[in-house]
Amino acid sequence: MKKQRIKTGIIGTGFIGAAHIEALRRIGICDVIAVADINLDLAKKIARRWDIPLTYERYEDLIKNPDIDVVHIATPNNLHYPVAELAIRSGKHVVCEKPLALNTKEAKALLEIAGNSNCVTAVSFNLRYYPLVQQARKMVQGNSLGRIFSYHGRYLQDWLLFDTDYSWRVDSSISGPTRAISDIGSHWLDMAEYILGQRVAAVCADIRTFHPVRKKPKASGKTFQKASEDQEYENVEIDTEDYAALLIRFENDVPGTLTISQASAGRKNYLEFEVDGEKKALSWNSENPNEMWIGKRDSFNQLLIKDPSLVDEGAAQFISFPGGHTEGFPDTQKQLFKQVYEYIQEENHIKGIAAPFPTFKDGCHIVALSEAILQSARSHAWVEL
Ligand code: NAI
Ligand code: SOE
Repeated sequence: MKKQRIKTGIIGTGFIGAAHIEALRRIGICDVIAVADINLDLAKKIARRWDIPLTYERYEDLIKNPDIDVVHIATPNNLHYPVAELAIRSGKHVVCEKPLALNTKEAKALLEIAGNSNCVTAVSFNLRYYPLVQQARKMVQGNSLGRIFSYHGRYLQDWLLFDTDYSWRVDSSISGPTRAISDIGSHWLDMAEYILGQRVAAVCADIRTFHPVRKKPKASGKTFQKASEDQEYENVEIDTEDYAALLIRFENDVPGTLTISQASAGRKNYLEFEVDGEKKALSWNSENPNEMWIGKRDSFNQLLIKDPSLVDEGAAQFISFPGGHTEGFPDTQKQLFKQVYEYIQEENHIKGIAAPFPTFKDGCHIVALSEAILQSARSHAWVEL
């Protein structure tokens, strides 16, 4: 019997909302039938471009549409909780952008509401879906590195380097009490736990706000926007961090370190990790995602190029093209959504099969971890999870 196509509505049609539409078009088992954005002109523009029949200004109206099976939340962070709550209470499956919520109280409430429903929930920790990240996980968990001595890395960006750089992400009432930690540290921490198969057990953090006052452009301020000389600005106080340095202890006592910064000149979107094992080491970064470095002590180092014929079968599932055909950031969304939609289509939630993708449980855990990091920085002490 031919399976029903799944019908989707996207809330928030900015940077990542548009990327969701593009990724969903490429998985082929669903139709995006509606978009909603408080900026109705933008929603209409996106709907025209992608030939999407329904456009709403109010997200409540999109959620009310009985034809929609799955709701994607791609709004600023402060709306994740109210939108997800309404969507689940209305019986929709939900794919929510990270961070899941502004704080643990909200995140736990969502987890409970979802737990009492038949709805599938996913959080967009899409960076796990780079094929060589999947390969690193297979190698680490398959014991190819032997005992793991340490896990370390960085997530660096430069789009907040100047005090004239501004977006809603620097306003804690919209973005939440942590910024660099929740915005980009969340991806690194989720990936580290995914690769190691262990949660973070304790953290000790040092954080800094390099620009305690930023110049907010009187016109719009967009993430990744070029700084401009002829803008008019107002001074605003900033209470979230540009930088965080963490000491980490993972569950089975593996030590880790992480530097997070949104003010590192020249680093556009640089997520890097290195795992040191007793037999070998692995290193990978998101600006060069189709190569993984394998370090050895008593032989030549190796460079593994993303190629379905060279990686573990489990990692090959997340590759759509042969070796030499580069895949990147947009493909991570596609691979994540493919897993979520196939799971919904197969009704695996009704069969009680565990979700293979990041769920609200993972989203809630990372929100709690971000809060623990802030608590550690404020108390100048280790905080146990
Ligand atoms: P953005 O500012 O480009 O887009 C947000 C959109 O939401 C805007 O078009 C805005 O008008 C709309 N919006 C605001 N209030 C609304 C409301 N009440 N109802 C409907 N729409 C409303 O922001 P961006 O960069 O797309 O980020 C959105 C979310 O996605 C954030 O939570 C961010 O953390 C996450 N994100 C995740 C990425 C990933 O790799 N997983 C990448 C970029 C963003
Ligand atoms: C901005 O810092 C941002 O777009 C994050 O919100 C994303 O999650 C990350 O993928 C890239 O940078």
